[in-house]
Amino acid sequence: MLKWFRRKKTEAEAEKPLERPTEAETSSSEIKLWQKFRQGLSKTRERLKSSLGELFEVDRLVDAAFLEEVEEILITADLGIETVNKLLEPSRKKVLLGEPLKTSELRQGLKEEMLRMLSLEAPPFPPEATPGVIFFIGVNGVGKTTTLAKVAWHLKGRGFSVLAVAADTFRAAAIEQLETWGKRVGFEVIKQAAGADPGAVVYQGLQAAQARGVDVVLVDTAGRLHTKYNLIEELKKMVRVAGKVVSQAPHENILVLDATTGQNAVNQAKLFGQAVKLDSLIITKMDGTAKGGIAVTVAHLFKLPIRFIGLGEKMEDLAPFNPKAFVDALLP
Ligand SMILES: Nc1nc2c(ncn2[C@@H]2O[C@H](COP(=O)(O)OP(=O)(O)O)[C@@H](O)[C@H]2O)c(=O)[nH]1
Ligand SMILES: [Mg+2]
Repeated sequence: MLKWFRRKKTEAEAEKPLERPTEAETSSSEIKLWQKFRQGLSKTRERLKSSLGELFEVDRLVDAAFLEEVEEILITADLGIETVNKLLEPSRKKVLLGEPLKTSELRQGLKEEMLRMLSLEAPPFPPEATPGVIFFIGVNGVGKTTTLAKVAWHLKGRGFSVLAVAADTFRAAAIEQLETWGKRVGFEVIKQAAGADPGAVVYQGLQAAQARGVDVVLVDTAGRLHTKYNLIEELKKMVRVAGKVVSQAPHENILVLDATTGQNAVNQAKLFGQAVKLDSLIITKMDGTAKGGIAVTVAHLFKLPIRFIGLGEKMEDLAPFNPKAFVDALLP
C-alpha cells in the first residue's frame, strides 16, 4: 500500500539484518489507518450512498435518464462537471450506441475509471535528496502549518530527522504556531522576526539543515490572497533561493487544499500552478465534509498525485493516500 513511501534505514538497521514487523503488528496498524481513512470519508460516502445506493439497488439496464441522475449525484459530491463527464464517458458511449449496459457494470466502470484517475505515478516520499526540501503551499487557512507538523510527526515515526522553516513571516502568530507544533512533535524551527524576508528565512533554514545533516526540511509558506501579487512573487523567490542553497531544491512542492472549499480548490491549483511547479497534493479536512470528491477532480485535472489526506486537527490525523481504499470507501 505504501509503495511510494520511502523508508529510512537507521545505522543499526544497516548493520544487522532487517527485522520485519510481525504480521499482527502490520495488520493492526494497517487496519487502524484504514478505519481512520474510511471514517474520514464517511460524510462524502453517506451522501453518495443515500442517493446512489437507491439507484443501484436493483441491477437493471442503464438508459440516458439513469446516467443523468448518476451525473447529478456525483456533481453534488463535488466531483466537478469535467471529471464526472470523463468518468461517465465510456458508459454514455455504450448507451448511445444502444449496447446493453447493466447498472452493476456502470458502477464497476465508475470505480475503475476513478481509480485510474487517482493512480498517478509519483517519486518516493520523502524526496531522496539530502536534505530533501519540501514546500507547503496554499491559501490561508487550508491547514498548511498543521499539515506540516503532521507530516513531520509521520516522518519522524519513520526514522527521518526533520527541520521546519517558518517562511510565513507575515504574522508573528504564524511563527509561534509552528514553534508550538515543533515543541509538541519534537522538531527544530528556523525562524526570523515577523515581517522578515521569507527568502532570507529559507536561505538560513536550508543552510542550517545542511550543517546539521538533517534528512528532510519542511518549509511553511504564507498564503494571504489579498496580497496576491506579492504572495506569488515571494513564493517564486523562495523557490529560487532554495535552489541556490540545495541542488534541485525544492524537491517537492505540495499544494495543500481544504476539502470543504469544494470547487474553489480548482482555482487555487490554477493560481499556484502558474507560479511554481506543483508536484503533489494534500487534501485536508476530509473529516468534516461531504465534498471529498474534490480530491478526484484536482488530481485528475492537474495530474497531481495525492500524498496524504488530513482527517482532523491532531498530529496523528493524517493518512497516507491510498487510491484503492479511497475509491472503495467512496463507492462501496
Ligand atoms: N478538522 C480538521 N481541521 C484541520 C485539518 N487540518 C487543519 N485543520 C484546522 O484548520 C485551521 C487552519 O489551519 P492552519 O494550519 O493554521 O492553516 P494555514 O493557514 O494554511 O497554515 C486550524 O484550526 C487547524 O486546526 C484537518 O485535516 N481536519
Ligand atoms: Mg500557517
